[in-house]
Amino acid sequence: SSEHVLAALQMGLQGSEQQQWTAFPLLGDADVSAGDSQPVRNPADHADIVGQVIEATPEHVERALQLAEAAAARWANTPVADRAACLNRMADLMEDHMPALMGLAVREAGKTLSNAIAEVREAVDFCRYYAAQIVANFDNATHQPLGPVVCISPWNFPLAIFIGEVTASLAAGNPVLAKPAEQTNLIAAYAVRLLHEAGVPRDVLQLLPGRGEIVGAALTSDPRIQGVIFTGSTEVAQIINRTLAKRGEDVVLVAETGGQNAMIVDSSALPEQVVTDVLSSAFDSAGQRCSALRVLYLQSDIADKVIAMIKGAMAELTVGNPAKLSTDVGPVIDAEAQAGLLAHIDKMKQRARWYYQTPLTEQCQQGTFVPPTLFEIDNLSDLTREVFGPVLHVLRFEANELDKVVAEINSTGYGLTHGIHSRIDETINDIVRKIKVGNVYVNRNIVGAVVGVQPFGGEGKSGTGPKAGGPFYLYRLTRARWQPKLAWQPA
Ligand code: TXE
Repeated sequence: SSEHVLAALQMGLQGSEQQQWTAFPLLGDADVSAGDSQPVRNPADHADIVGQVIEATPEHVERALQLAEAAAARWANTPVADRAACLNRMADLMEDHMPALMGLAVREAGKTLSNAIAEVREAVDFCRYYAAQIVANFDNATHQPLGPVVCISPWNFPLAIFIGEVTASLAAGNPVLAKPAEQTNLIAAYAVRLLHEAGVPRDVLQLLPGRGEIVGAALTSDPRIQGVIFTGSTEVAQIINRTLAKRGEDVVLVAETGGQNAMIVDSSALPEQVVTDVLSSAFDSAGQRCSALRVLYLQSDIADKVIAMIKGAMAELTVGNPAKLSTDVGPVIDAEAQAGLLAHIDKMKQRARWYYQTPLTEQCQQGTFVPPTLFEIDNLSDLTREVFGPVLHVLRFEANELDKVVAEINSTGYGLTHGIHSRIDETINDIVRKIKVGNVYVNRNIVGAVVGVQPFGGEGKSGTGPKAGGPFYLYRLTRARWQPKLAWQPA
C-alpha cells in the first residue's frame, strides 16, 4: 500500500539525513566546483545543513551562452526520437533516484513526504508526456527549435516545474540555460546531472545557479536568447516582459505566475467533502502553491456549519517536521517568506471579523513555520496581494448573489485556479461560463497540473499560456515551418 511505500521511503530518508549535496555552475565544458559557497539550511530545522551552492559569475554566464549557441544546430538536428529517448531515460532515472530526490524535496524545500512523492511523480510525468508528444506531432523539418532558451523556475515545485520547463524546451530542440530559484539549487543540480546521465549533452543543458536579478536578468537581456520559460511571481514576469520588449524582436515568453484563487460553495454541497477539499487545497505544501486556495465563498445558510467543521479539522492538523509521516503541514520556505506571512496575519487580525489558527508545537521553534490560519473577512478587496502561504480567507454570500461573487473574483485580474462545490448543474455551468480562469475544479480539491489530463496555466495576471502538460506547450517552443501532422484532435 502507499503507506508501506511511504514508511520505506522514510527509512531511506533517515539514512540520508546527514548527506550533503552541492550545486555549482555546470557548464558545457566545465564543472565550476571551486569558489565561494553558501550553505543551504533545512527550513524545518536550521541546524541541518543540506548542502552548499556556488553561484555563477558573469564569466560563467558568457561562457554558457557561447556554448549554447554553438550547440544549437547540433541539437536541432538530433532526431526527435533521440531527444525523446533522453527524456524517457530521465523518467526512469528519476524513479530509480526517488529516495534521494524526495530527500532533497523534504530537506531543501520543506515538502512533506506525500507532497515530495507527488513532486517526483509529476516530474516523471512531464518527461514521458513531452517525449510522447514530440514523437507524435513533430519532426525535425516541420517544426524548428527557437534556439537557446532560458528556463527560470521557482522554489515551490523545485523539481516538477524545473523539469517541466527544461524537458519541454529540450524536447522541442532548444539548448537550455537553467536558472533555478535561489532557495532550491540542490535538487535542480541533482536533476541536471541525471539529465546528462540520460544522454542530454552537457552543452545542450547547462546550469547557472544565482540570483534572479543578476544571473536571471543577464540571461533574459542577452540577444542570443530566443525564448524565456518562466514560472514565478507576476512582478518578475512583468520585469522580464519589459526586458524582452526592449529587444524589439520576436522572443518567445512563456510565463506562469500567481493567483488569487477562490472556491465557491453553495448550500447544496456536501460539507464533509468541502472540508477535506478545502484543507488540502489551502494547506498542502503549507499553502505555497500558485494554485492554492486563498478565498472561500460560503453560502450563508451553511457557512456556520462548514466553518465549525473546518476549525475542528484545523485543530487536528500536525504542523512540524515534514520528514515525519505524521506531519500534515511543513515549514514555509525561508525566514523572509515567514516574516511576510506573519505580517499579513497580524494585519488581518485587525481587519477580520474573527480568526482561527492551528496551534504550533515546540519543535516548530527550530524552523520557519507559519500556523495554518483562517480569517472571516467582509470584502475581497481586503486582500491586496497574493498571500503565498497557509492562510485562508472566508467570505459569506446569499443565494441571489452568485453573479456578484463571480464578478468580484474576476475583478482581481488573476485567473489561475478556482473551485466550485455544488450539486446543482445549472449553478456549476453558469459559474464555469462566467468565471475567467485557466483551471476550474468541480466538487474536488484544487490540485494544479495533472500532466496530459489537466494542462495547467492561467489567464490575465496569472500567465501567458500555453498550458504546461498540454498539447500546445511544445508548439510555443518551436517555430512551425509548415502544416504539422496532428496526432491529437482539438476538442
Ligand atoms: O518567485 P520569484 P518565487 C508563483 C507564485 C509566487 C512565486 C513564488 O504565485 O508568487 O511564484 O516563487 C527569478 N530576472 N508561482 O518567490 O521571485 C528568481 O531567481 C530574471 C506560480 O521564487 O518571481 C527565481 O528563479 N529572473 C506558479 C524565479 O525568477 C528573476 C507556480 C521566480 O522568482 C528576476 C509556482 C529577474 N529580474 C509559483 N528576479 C504557476 N502559475 O504555475 C527573480 N528572478
